[in-house]
Amino acid sequence: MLDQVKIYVRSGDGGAGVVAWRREKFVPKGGPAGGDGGRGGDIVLRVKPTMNTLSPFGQKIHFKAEHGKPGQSSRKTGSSGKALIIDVPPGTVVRDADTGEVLADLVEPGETVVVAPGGRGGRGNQHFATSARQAPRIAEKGEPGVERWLQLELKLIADVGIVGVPNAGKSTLLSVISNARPKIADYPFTTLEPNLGVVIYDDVDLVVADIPGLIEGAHMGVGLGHAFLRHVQRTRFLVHLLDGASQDPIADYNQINVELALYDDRLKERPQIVAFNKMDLPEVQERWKDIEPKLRKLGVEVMPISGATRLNVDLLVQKMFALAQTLPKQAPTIETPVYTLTDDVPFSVERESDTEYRVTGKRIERAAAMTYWEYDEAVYRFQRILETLGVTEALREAGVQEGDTVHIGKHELEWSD
Ligand SMILES: Nc1nc2c(ncn2[C@@H]2O[C@H](COP(=O)(O)OP(=O)(O)OP(=O)(O)O)[C@@H](O)[C@H]2O)c(=O)[nH]1
Ligand SMILES: [Mg+2]
Repeated sequence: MLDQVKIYVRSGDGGAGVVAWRREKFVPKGGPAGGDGGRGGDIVLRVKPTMNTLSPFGQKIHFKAEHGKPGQSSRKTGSSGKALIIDVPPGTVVRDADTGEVLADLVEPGETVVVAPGGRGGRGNQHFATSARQAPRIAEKGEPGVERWLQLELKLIADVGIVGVPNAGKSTLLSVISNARPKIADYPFTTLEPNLGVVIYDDVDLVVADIPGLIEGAHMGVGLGHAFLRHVQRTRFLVHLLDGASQDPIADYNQINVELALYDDRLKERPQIVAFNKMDLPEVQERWKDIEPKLRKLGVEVMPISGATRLNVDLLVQKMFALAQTLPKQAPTIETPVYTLTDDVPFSVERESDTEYRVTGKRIERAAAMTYWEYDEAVYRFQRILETLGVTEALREAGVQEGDTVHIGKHELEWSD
């Protein structure tokens, strides 16, 4: 099961604005009529409820949206690029792969998030006319799209998690209470990935996950448990299954709880139904007499069951549904910060050599990418942007001299006062 992938997305560039003139009979060169470029397509993630793994991303990890079309004459705006919609399963957490920042936590069917907005279209020369400049030979290129790497992680959205030490009988229990048919075997770590099953009772259903066996150190990544502990985070409550045949079920019980709390402190408060399993075995029945009072003394209410013979399993299921009724429908989720496109530091100036400087910064690099360098007026405009943003001053402070080279994005400018 692929439950974490990295994908590359790039929204479409805005289309270029154009320089064009109105053409009328007997008017050789009319007013400016260059249309604007169309918007670039957004990259959108959308929850598709029928999807339940990230495995489609095993084949395809690069996603590019369409560019906007250039503007046309007669003030016609270019057509917008189509948004690219990427379907993801419910329970997908989206992070910026570079910063680890959570961009979205997608749960509800149909829920969407724009992870990379398309670039805006450049303005055509019709927008640059002023009373002093009636024939502007200036337009903007489109704004470049946004490219980024995203980390997608799938958190199962189970209502209930069955936890316990390896071999406790978790998969067996899931198989007798639900439609799931997990692998069952007499060795620890048979279950390598969580199994999901649906348990239906009185027309209500609960999604139950069988979590791979947890052992000491699971929260630090020891054994298999760690990768799956995060699936436990969203559950509404836990069924904590004790292996009646284990050496020391009470030590197991404490150890699992410590691992849960070490992984996420809030798991301490997650309600638990504790069951003592394998009661069909005579030696386990013997031990139960000793264990039960000890657990009660610790304030733990525990029920004896046997997954194999279904002893008390119906009772356990009833208890699960009764508890589910008292708990909020949605599992406590991680906080979801609202997605914002960070416009970090406005820009920075770096001296690369005696005669070379580099200006970096999203806004300024965008402005450079949107400039038609072949039009003087566009270049003047870019210079004004440099002034306004304070780049000119910063370059002077850094020691820029006449004739030096200034790099901005992919562009090289020769400095002149
Ligand atoms: N006698 C008895 N054996 C059981 C019971 N439940 C499970 N077992 C046996 O215990 C062994 C482990 O069962 P699983 O259901 O695979 O246990 P698990 O907790 O899923 O184990 P992992 O996936 O390895 O963590 C198997 O041999 C089962 O047949 C039970 O109620 N009674
Ligand atoms: Mg198992």
